[in-house]
Amino acid sequence: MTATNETIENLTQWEYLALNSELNVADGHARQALTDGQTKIVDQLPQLFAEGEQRPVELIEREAHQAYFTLLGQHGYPTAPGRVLSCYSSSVAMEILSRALAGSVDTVALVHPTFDNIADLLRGNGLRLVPVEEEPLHHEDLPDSLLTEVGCVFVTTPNNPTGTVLAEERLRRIAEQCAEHDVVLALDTSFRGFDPRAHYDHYAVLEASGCRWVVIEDTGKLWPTLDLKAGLLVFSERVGLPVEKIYSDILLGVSPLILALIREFSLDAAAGGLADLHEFIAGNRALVRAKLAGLPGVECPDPDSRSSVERVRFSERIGVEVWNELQRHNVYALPCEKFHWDDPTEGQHMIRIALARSAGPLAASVDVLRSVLEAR
Ligand code: EGV
Repeated sequence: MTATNETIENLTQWEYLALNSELNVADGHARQALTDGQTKIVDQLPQLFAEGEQRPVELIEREAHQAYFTLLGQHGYPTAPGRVLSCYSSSVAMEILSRALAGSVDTVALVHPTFDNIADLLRGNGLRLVPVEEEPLHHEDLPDSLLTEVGCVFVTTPNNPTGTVLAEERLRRIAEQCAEHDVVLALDTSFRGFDPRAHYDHYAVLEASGCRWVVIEDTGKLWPTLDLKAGLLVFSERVGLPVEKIYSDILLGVSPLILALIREFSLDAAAGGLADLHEFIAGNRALVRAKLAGLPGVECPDPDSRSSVERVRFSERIGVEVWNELQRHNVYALPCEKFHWDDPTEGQHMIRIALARSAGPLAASVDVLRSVLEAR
């Protein structure tokens, strides 16, 4: 296929082009093979379906939430009814939050770079965005001038694509600053499952600060469940935003079959599957780095990342041009411009490689990347 990449408007449209290729290293969804423990769960799908028919959805949902939050160290999550809203995906949760903010907020401070649909959903609801670079965000107080200008601070942690994790002391300080200025603090923690540094109890920190807060969680990045997943929209008691009303405008709820599946995958992960997954991703990251080692002008700019994606930067090549060469060999990666939603040129010399893939196709894809980079 001659890819018509001149008309591409966002990262997800790049990801569509990859969906039917065996060498799809574009999207951040989990596409590796099921483990033995996960295969056993899939073999029980008829029983999980029957459970979904027979037991009250509220019970299954509570079990799914408890299993997922506990797995990831989030013991302080709110357990009162209605405080965790299950959504079809984290992007649906993001749209609900954006619409809820739009009623009372004009301007949002958003981490830069980050996955572009966060910026697009906020802007699509009429919100103005101010970029916050990772460097100051992780090391300094937010400027008072920023906090008087915005109604919400939005941080993706671990960030996509950089893998940068907001440390506990930084979350505490940012939450305090948001409390002082009555600014909503919103987090997208979709990739937290991969990084134990993001497993401290965020809810305990947020609650202690007294700020108004919202967290978007995502079960969709960890396990190869064919996009059977949920986004979780969690919010503080007096958040002052109509999230429940807007949620009810958009959906009734997530299928109990999916909630039961999330519960089972979470329990399997807690029983050792998560450690195995971390080892698997670390192995794939090492594989990518080893295969690209020694190429002049080529580096992996996120040495500390434990996320399921890895950026590759070229001093002499443009990401879209490398994408084109790869695509001729049926390999599909993700050019990074659009992560830099405020200044795309910053992402020009990078592509992102997905690591939640079986090692065979990943290795084949990176072999092609190496040959493409050597050919000049
Ligand atoms: C990533 C796909 C959406 C998104 C992929 C992603 N796009 N939801 N519009 O789920 O990093 O590839 O987050």
